[in-house]
Amino acid sequence: MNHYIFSWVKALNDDIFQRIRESMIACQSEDVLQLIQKAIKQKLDASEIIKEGLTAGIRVLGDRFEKGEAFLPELAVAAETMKEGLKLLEPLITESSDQKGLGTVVIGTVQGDIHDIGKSIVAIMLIVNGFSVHDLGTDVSPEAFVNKAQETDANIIAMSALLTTTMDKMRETIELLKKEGLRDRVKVMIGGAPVSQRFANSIEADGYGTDFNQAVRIARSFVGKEGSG
Ligand code: B12
Repeated sequence: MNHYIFSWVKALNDDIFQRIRESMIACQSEDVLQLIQKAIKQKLDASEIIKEGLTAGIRVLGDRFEKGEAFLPELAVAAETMKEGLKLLEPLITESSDQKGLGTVVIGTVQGDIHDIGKSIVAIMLIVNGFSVHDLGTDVSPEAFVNKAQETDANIIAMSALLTTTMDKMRETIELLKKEGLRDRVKVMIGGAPVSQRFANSIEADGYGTDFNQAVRIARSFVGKEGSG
């Protein structure tokens, strides 16, 4: 009987996630936001809504864009919708946070790059998981990362890059950290579509993650909190 109820609830949830995904792909912003409100009323987990609904939808659009089947205006609408959706969900996520003071993170998208959706999700998830986060936004220079880390006595710098042309700013930031004598004090993690573990090794970053869950796991490991609990 329990199993039956569980499957039934899961099917209902999958249905709403699917509808969020489909509305996202169709760039139906109002529908997406209404469905999120509905999911919130049903007390669905906010990070699941982000992962299974919003992010999954924008990924499909991204794939279509790569194949020439979707265009920049559509991506721009989807990105705006994603941000509006995150605004609705953010208070829920931060409210449910019960851990505090794990460490201080300076986060941003590297210089020359204005993609901020992935970075913003990572920032929210780090806050939820007890980190104090300084989000510098997009187009962040190596100097800005390093100055902020110094000013806030941060333990971690988290950098996001979505363009192959901007990835190298990550290397420059790490070089500057070394030059300023801060490399031993500040761990660096990186992420974003063009980045890989290999690239992370080559620039001597301390961690690389493919999604927000990994970002949280890596940040926790940096401050000596291994595992999920
Ligand atoms: C949405 C989008 C846009 C939106 C961005 C809106 C915004 N506010 O962010 C708009 C329309 C503005 C845009 C503009 C451009 N874009 Co664009 N864009 C995308 C798209 C489709 C999706 C990116 C996204 O938001 N994904 C959803 C999020 C949730 O995923 P994510 O960013 O990967 O983040 C996750 C993980 O990577 C990880 N992560 C991210 N950061 C970090 C950091 C750390 C520390 C860790 C651990 C993990 C982590 O966790 C996140 C959450 O799970 C990608 C396609 C793709 N495959 O990525 C192209 C893409 C990135 N864009 C591309 C291009 C070329 C551009 C433009 C140059 C286009 C143009 N000709 O003008 C401009 C860029 C201008 C600039 N200077 O930055 C190319 C890049 C190609 C390349 N190899 O360099 C891509 C790959 C599309 C393509 N195949 O052509 N874009």
